[in-house]
Amino acid sequence: MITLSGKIGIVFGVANQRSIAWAIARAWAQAGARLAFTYQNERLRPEVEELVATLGPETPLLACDVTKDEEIAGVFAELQRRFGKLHLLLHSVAFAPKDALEGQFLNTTREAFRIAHEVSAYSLVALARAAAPLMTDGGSIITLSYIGSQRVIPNYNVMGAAKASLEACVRYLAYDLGPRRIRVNCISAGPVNTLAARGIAGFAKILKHYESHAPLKRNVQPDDLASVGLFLASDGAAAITGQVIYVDCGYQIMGV
Ligand code: NAD
Ligand code: IMJ
Repeated sequence: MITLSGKIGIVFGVANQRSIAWAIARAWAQAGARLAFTYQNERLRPEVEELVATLGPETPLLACDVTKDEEIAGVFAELQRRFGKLHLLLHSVAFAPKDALEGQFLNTTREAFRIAHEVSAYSLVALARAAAPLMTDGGSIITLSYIGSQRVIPNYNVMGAAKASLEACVRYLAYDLGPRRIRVNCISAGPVNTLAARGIAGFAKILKHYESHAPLKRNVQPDDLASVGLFLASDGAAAITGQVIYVDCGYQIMGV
């Protein structure tokens, strides 16, 4: 059994119970970590509040839109006050304007490009910088990517460019933070039916495609991501940093 006993973590990216962040956070909590959560905006607050309450009354829930420097600063100031240190950070945040996720990538506007990269890639850098001073015993920072960073997936468009940037950010952050024993890794997940996937043109077809083409002949379940998120957070992964680990039922190895 993997233990995270004595570790303190912060989770960015829970919107509802289907969120990948929620699956990983639950595994962290079950393994004994003390967690704090953030929510993007007041619209999402009630649902996240309900989920977080199931982990106990002492679980901090803080507002954090990752495009707002003052909200990021506020979160880490509160963590400093409440816990004095931090070991784990989960970044499970992505956004591009809906219009940019259909039609040709060629038509991506400057504004959609900026927003996608700011929310989905730069935010990891901002959060890592704010978290590092609290990670005085070392730490584990984990983010989520998708194979659209490396291969063309129709409609993924500017998110593919943003995820490629995110994966490069993981490597550069791993280099900068390695001497402080802070590890930075990325889980590249196969498609999962979450809020971020719903309404995507052709999503059902993509799930079917994975089921027939992935070596394991099934789709990824949230628990598959949770167990890898738990391992990467644990001391068992002490020598793993800067990596992109595919949790996709083997899909990524295929040529056709
Ligand atoms: P989700 O919608 O549950 O999570 C996305 C989260 O991003 C939400 O909680 C949302 O509030 C947050 N977010 C967006 N803009 C934000 C902002 N400005 N400030 C703070 N938070 C913001 O969907 P999910 O599928 O769980 O997505 C989590 C991560 O997993 C994303 O990085 C996504 O790219 C990645 N991913 C998803 C899939 C999939 O098929 N669902 C596959 C691979 C990778
Ligand atoms: C997203 C778009 C296009 C194709 C897609 C996806 N495929 C998958 C996703 C095949 C699996 C989901 N994914 C991996 C994401 O990273 C999604 C990010 C995302 C989703 C939305 C939808 C709502 C919106 N903006 C978004 N921004 C980012 O307005």
